[in-house]
Amino acid sequence: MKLYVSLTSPFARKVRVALEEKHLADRIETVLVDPWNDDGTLAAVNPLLQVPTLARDDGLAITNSDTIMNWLDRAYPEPGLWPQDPDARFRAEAVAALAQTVIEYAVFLVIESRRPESQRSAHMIERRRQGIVDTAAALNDGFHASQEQFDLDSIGVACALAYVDFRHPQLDWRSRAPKLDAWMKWALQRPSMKATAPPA
Ligand SMILES: N[C@@H](CCC(=O)N[C@@H](CS)C(=O)NCC(=O)O)C(=O)O
Repeated sequence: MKLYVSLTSPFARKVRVALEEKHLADRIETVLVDPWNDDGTLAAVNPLLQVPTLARDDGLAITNSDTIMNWLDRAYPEPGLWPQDPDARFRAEAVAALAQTVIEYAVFLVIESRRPESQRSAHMIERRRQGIVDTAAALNDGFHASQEQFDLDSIGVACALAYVDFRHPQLDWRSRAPKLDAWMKWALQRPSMKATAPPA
């Protein structure tokens, strides 16, 4: 089984953290690719040209970070990365969806900043920046961050906020999310987060 990643992709980082948490990192070959400058390696498994992509040994390529993590959690159930209780699980999935969209917003801001200034949308940039800060404030109350477990919702939130800090350090999500800020300090110390930090 091969996992196609780039070391700066926050979507790929979610999957890499999940693999570390499930003690599977050594059992899956990691293939480093650049989705923006592919030499054909990624195109051979994913016509969307996106990372992460997981290519199973039977030839099936799984795309999309959440789909990959859900498959991994089903294929390798121990330790499970979703709560057992159905309502708790749905709440965790709702948080994971918010975290995924925070990543999408932050990636949008990076892509937008690489376009010529005349082609950028100031309105959309402001809308996405505000969305990130407001979502962090909402998660400050709505996400019951545990320091005992690091489930898929926690992995999503940690990778999302770490990516915001990595690419948009000037974006102040902390002042309205002090509990989340304190939790992030703990989350970043987890071996799985340390092992997957983007290169400086
Ligand atoms: N929904 C996908 C998004 C994956 C994605 O956009 N990955 C970026 C890297 S951060 C990429 O490969 N971008 C290249 C492109 O979109 O052409 C997921 O959750 O895995």
